[in-house]
Amino acid sequence: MHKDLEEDVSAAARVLESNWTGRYTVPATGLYPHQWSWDSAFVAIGTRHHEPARARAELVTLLDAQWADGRVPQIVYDIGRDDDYAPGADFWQAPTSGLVQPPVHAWAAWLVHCADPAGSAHEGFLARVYPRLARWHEYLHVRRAGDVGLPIAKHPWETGTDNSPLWDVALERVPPEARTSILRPDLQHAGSGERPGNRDYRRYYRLAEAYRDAGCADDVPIGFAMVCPLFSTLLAVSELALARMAQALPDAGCAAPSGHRTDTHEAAAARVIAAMDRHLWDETLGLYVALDDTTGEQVRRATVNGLVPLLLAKRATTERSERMLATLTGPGFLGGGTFLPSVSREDPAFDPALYWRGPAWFNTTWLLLRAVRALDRDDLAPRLRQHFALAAAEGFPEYLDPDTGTGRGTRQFSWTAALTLDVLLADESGLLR
Ligand code: 2M8
Repeated sequence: MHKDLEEDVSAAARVLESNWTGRYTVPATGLYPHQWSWDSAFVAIGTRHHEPARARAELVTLLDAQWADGRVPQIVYDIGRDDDYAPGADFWQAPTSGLVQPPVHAWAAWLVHCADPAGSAHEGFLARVYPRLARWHEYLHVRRAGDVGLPIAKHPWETGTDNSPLWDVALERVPPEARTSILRPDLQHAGSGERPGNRDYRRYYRLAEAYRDAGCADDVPIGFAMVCPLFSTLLAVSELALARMAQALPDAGCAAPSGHRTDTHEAAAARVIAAMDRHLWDETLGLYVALDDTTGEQVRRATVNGLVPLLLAKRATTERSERMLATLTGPGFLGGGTFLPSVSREDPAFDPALYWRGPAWFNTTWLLLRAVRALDRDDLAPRLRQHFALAAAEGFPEYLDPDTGTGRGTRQFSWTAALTLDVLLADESGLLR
């Protein structure tokens, strides 16, 4: 291994080591001192290379917090640190948040299994996680099904892209008034120009209160119900991963539970893809957009969320993939600057510093890198890889300024370190090809 590469690998591994609590990895010790759902999945994708047993433990710990209805919670709290992050366990009156996050877990679990099949078999990893992941997806397909059959997010936090302009119109309808007094411990760890504003927070709390007060029941409308192309894509990819798992289970020494078979998962993925193609495609913007389930209207804004479906390009029409690739390389995204912004540079909301309204994130860049690799677009992969080349020098920041590459948000951020490790060391699973 080249010396610089070796140093970056060790530095990334050290971040993950210091954020590891013994059972899971916190996203960042100051800003996010608990276990986060999709963060843990990305972390496991990175740690599978050098600590596969830890990668398995990361996912098992998260799934141990699964609710009886199948949901995998957004946050599993370390109760001892309840004052360090808000809203905490005290707000939810539960050891976990009642919300969820994008379903990248089954994909992560499959990659983790493939990295160390012998260790995985020895621990009975697939047999442990597969039924829980299948129930998690069932929760999304059934209890979260919106009008067009795609899963709905009931809170911006559930999308993982909290203040994306995709949620602006729906959030406008939510009164910016909450009963809970709003603490902002996050502002001790990141600049206020890089985090959502207080007005956003009052709306976030208002929605979270409404959901909590309804007993986290999904059939009670609380005024926010959004279909996100990133969330839906990850569900489809994760269904494909479950299909692989169902196939591998007999070899791993256990039978798939009845009703869960390879073809069931393949069919579920196909349904999600068909519904996305039908309801979320925007021909003018050349990417997928969000859908407001309350009004039935599309939210026609160009964001990286709408390019993530390129992961499924092998299953979409060639015409559409070509169109998405043109958008990816066009002036709004890679054609307009060095790094891949979270929001099109041509969108009026674009802000290179503000969280999910412009900065270049490591997880979305990783998703697009996977997509272009699966499409054998070797010309595009280096453009996306250069994002990761900056990670170590910038102190593994939460995100980058998409023009200058300056690190922003918190530092020593776990998924940045994990996905950098993956890019530096990755093999390809072939799942998407
Ligand atoms: C951010 O979201 C949390 C709420 O979940 C926050 O702002 O406090 C998002 O970037 C989200 O995608 C991420 O999972 C979380 C922890 O890294 O931070």
